[in-house]
Amino acid sequence: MSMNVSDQLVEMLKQAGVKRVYAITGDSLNPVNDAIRRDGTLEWIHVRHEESAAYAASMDAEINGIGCCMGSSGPGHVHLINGLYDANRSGNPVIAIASTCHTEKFGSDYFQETNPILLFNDCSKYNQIAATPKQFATMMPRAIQIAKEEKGVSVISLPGDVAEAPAADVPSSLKSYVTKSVFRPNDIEIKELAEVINNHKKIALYCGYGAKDAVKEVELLAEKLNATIAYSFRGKIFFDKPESQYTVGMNGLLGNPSGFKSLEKADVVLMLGTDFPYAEFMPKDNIIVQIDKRAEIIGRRAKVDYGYQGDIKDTLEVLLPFLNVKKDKDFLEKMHALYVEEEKKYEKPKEDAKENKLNPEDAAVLINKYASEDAIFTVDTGMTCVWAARLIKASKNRYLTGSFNHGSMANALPMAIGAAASDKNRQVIAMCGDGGLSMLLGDLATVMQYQYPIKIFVFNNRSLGMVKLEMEVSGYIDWQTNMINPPFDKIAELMNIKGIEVKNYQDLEPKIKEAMEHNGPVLVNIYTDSDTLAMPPKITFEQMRGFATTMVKKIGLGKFNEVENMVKAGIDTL
Ligand SMILES: Cc1ncc(C[n+]2csc(CCOP(=O)(O)OP(=O)(O)O)c2C)c(N)n1
Ligand SMILES: [Mg+2]
Repeated sequence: MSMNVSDQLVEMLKQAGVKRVYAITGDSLNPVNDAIRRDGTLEWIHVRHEESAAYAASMDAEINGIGCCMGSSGPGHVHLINGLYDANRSGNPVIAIASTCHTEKFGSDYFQETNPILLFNDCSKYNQIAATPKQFATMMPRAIQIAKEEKGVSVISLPGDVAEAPAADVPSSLKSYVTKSVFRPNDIEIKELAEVINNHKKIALYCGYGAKDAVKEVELLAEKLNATIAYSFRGKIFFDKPESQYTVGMNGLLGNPSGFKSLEKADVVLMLGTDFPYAEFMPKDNIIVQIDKRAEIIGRRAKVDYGYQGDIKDTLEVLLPFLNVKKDKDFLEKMHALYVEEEKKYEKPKEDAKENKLNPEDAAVLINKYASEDAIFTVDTGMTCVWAARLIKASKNRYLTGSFNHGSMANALPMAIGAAASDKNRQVIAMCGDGGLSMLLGDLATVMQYQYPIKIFVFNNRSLGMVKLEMEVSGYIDWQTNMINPPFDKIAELMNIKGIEVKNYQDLEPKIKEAMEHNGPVLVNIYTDSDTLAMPPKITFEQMRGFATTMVKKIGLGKFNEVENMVKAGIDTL
């Protein structure tokens, strides 16, 4: 049988390193389904919502370098969109195949017709419709190359008739070339940078995801300069090593004061591979140096004085010999002591927590304690992010991810599916919000179907907790943030996933331990207190005023119990 376009697609995906596709089949996607079935080497992971397919593919890409998801005509591929935004903004190479109606129906307002170019333009680096087999043969290798090299999403829309048409010859190379060149600033720039560092006393390093392959070099730099190491959320899992004397914590809304202060009090801040978006958490008055592979992002988040384009590892390797050893440890020791002090505060268990009102931080501390050294954590957008940011530590080779750039809910479960599908040897832990889990609850069925041994922890505060807090610090009454939830653990049990319910403090540790030791999928439904506050490292007067206004409004509405509970739950954190 001669090859059709779908067979050719399968060949190209395999050649690009794709091992599995996350998809829901249907209509114009069926020829691709058939080609994958006949070929037999790509795994088809049948998720229950295409948004999950995109998140899972994104996670697969994060682990393996490339991921693939597919959606059928119209609504099928429309569902991919949120996960694709997430992948594109996280720099994850994802190939998305959006099948569409037949070419002769284009522009006729046909059943399930969309305009994929308009639809996917804002969440992709490459976005084309292959309207003929010849076009497909030219577009597909380019889509792969761009996804890999520019690090993002490539969408190929594939009409059903093209998918089953005989394939055309590929005029270009089938191999995608990904550069591994040495990439650093030139010699004059390196000398200039060394001079800036040598001429100043207190140096603070601020590391992001872009520094993840340069952990050793960053540590050598800190050692030579007695510099502090602070990090962004995406950088934390590589640098948050409690045993290191250089670690000072995370900066930003979810960070701790020592992370923020180390940047503020330094003479020179070195931003290494970070595009941390909150300018209000960046210092204003000291010298800021930024090094990043992407020249176009340099200076966009802070008042940068010196900007250099380069890979962090390559750059630091060349820079290090030009730097003088700094002897003074005063700044480092002060900042590190502050970090240690702050860390201790988070770890004070609330043993007297009332039934159904467990302290989420206690749960996170125990998850961190019983997780394996190389666990992959996925965290939902919401308060679980805060607990993970503060309490999940690097250990030996852990990995932690979430929807850190796009900030979309419901990401943790499908990302965990992608992690479990692509790495069978590491423990996968999903830290879910109750709002997040219910949003893509159907994909528990994917966990059931494939029996992925994911450890799912639900921080069930019966509330859109982060939004509740957001409203309170802005002076609003937290209206429409409560939820009446189904018993998630019982749902899990019905789905052949071990279900565990935790309502009391004394059960917390044994149940979390039991879940971690369970050899298979497990969901732990932890009833947490929605009033636990998470104070950012820097509180503005407006936030305090907003919070006070809400409390006064609540008292005015007779909500005395709520105010009392909030004050009690938050008193330690404040
Ligand atoms: C898809 C989506 N919808 C809405 C929001 C706004 N939002 C951010 S956090 C959040 C609450 C999340 O609730 P939950 O998952 O229960 O987590 P919690 O904060 O309670 O821990 C909402 C509604 C969002 N980020 N993404
Ligand atoms: Mg919640």
